[in-house]
Amino acid sequence: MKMMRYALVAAALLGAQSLMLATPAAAADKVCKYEITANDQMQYSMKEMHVPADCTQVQLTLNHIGTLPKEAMGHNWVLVKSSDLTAVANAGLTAGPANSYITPGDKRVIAHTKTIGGGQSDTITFPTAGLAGQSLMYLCTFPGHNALMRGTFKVG
Ligand SMILES: [Cu+2]
Repeated sequence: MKMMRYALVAAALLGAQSLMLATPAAAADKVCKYEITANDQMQYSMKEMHVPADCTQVQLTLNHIGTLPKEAMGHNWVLVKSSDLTAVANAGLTAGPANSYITPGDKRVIAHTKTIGGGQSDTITFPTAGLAGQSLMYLCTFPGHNALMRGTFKVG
């Protein structure tokens, strides 16, 4: 009953588009939280991440535990299909520092943090819908980093 009222209110407030968000499935959201660090040695703290199938949302925090500034040792966390990794890294180079090395609107990018410098962090949340069973990887698109800064990402 409570759920129904919520759905109605949400629909009324946000219009037809929110109907999709207010389905009963949304109420069963399970947010799984992860923290990954990156340092001045161009390393992530994890080489692989495995998200259980019942996690509907991933909340990921990237912590840059180094001291170097973003311009010299910037890091981000970018989720892509494994087959898109090189192309997204190359597109990031072209996008340059003004775009944090991520091409605006790049459809191959499934999720990404900001590019941050030492002492900074960024948290993102994204849905896992459609990701189960896919061959995915995360990388840092700062120039020259992805050779070392990459890992496998698995849902389910
Ligand atoms: Cu990096």
